[in-house]
Amino acid sequence: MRLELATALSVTLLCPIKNSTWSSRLFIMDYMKPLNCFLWMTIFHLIITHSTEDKCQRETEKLRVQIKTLENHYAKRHQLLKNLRNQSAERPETGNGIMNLGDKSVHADCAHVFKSGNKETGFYMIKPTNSTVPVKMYCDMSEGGGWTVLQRRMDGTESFDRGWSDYKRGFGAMDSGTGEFWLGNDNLHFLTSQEECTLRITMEDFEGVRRFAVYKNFKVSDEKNKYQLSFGEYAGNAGNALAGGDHPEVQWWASHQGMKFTTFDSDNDQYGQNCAQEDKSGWWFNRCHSANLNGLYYQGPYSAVTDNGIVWYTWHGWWYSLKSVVMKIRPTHFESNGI
Ligand SMILES: [Ca+2]
Repeated sequence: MRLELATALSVTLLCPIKNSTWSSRLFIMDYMKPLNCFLWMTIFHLIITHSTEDKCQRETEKLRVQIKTLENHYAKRHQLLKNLRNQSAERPETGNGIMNLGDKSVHADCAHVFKSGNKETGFYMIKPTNSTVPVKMYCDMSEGGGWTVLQRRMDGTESFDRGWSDYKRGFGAMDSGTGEFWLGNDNLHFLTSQEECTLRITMEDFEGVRRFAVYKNFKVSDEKNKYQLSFGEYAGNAGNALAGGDHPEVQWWASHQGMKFTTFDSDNDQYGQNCAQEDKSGWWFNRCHSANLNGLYYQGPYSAVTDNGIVWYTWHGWWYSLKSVVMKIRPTHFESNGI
C-alpha cells in the first residue's frame, strides 16, 4: 500500500500537465503526455512489485532451509546429550557426580564405601541405618579415607544465615566437589547415632596456614532434643575451641559442649537474646560462642557489631574469619586398610 501511494505521488511530481494550447493536436499531445507517463510508471511499479515479491519468496525459502537445518542440528545434539546421560548412568562417575555403585551397594556411611573398595573422593548415595531414604553425601577418601563430610566453607558463595528447616534438611552445593554446604542435622544425627564417630575439622587462614582439631565421640541428638551436641577428647593444633579453650570463664559462657542447635527462628541457646540472629548463622550456641564455623564469610580480620565471622577462637580469636573449613566424621574404630 505504501509503494502504491509512493508511485502515485511520483506520477504527480514527475509528470505535471504542462500549459495546454487551444490547438487540438497539441491538446491531445499535452493530454497524452501525463497519460503515457502514468502508464510507464504503472508498468515500472508492477515490475518493481513483482521483483520484490520474487525476492521475498527467495528469502522465505532460504529461511525455511535454515530453520530445517537448525532443527536437524538441534535434534542431533539432543540425541547426543541423551546418549551421554545414559552412558554416565551406566558407569561410576569420576568427576563431581554421584559414584554409581549399583543397586546392591547400600552403604551406611563413607567408611563403609571405602571398606568396600571404593577409594575415590566424591559423592555417593548413603543410607544411614535409621534414615528412611538414601542421601547424596560427599566422601573424602584422603587422610586415611572413609570420611563423611558434614560441612564445607571455602569462598562465601553459600549463605549459612538460614532457618531451622534448612539446617534440618541440609543445603548448599551438593552437585560440586568444591562448593559450600551443610549436610543437614537429621543426617548428622543418623550418622553419629549408628556408630561412635570421630570429628575432624580442618581449617585454613588467609596466610595459607592449615590447622586441625579432632574430637572423639562426636554426637548430635535428634530433632526432638534440638540436635544437642556432645563430644569427647580433643587432639590437634588449632586449640580446643569447641570446649571454650583453656580459660574457665570463656568455657562457662562459650563452650559448645551439651548445647542445642539454634537458628534465627528457633532459639535454644543460653543467651537472653538469640545468638543465631546476632551472629548470622545456625550453630550450637551457648552465650554465644568460642567457635562458629557457620558464620559470615570475611577476608581474615574483620570488624562488625558482633563476632559473626567464621571463628575458631583458640587459633585466631573472635575477630578473624577463616578462609576455608571442612568438618568430617568417620567411625572412631575405623581402620583404613593400611592406607
Ligand atoms: Ca536465647
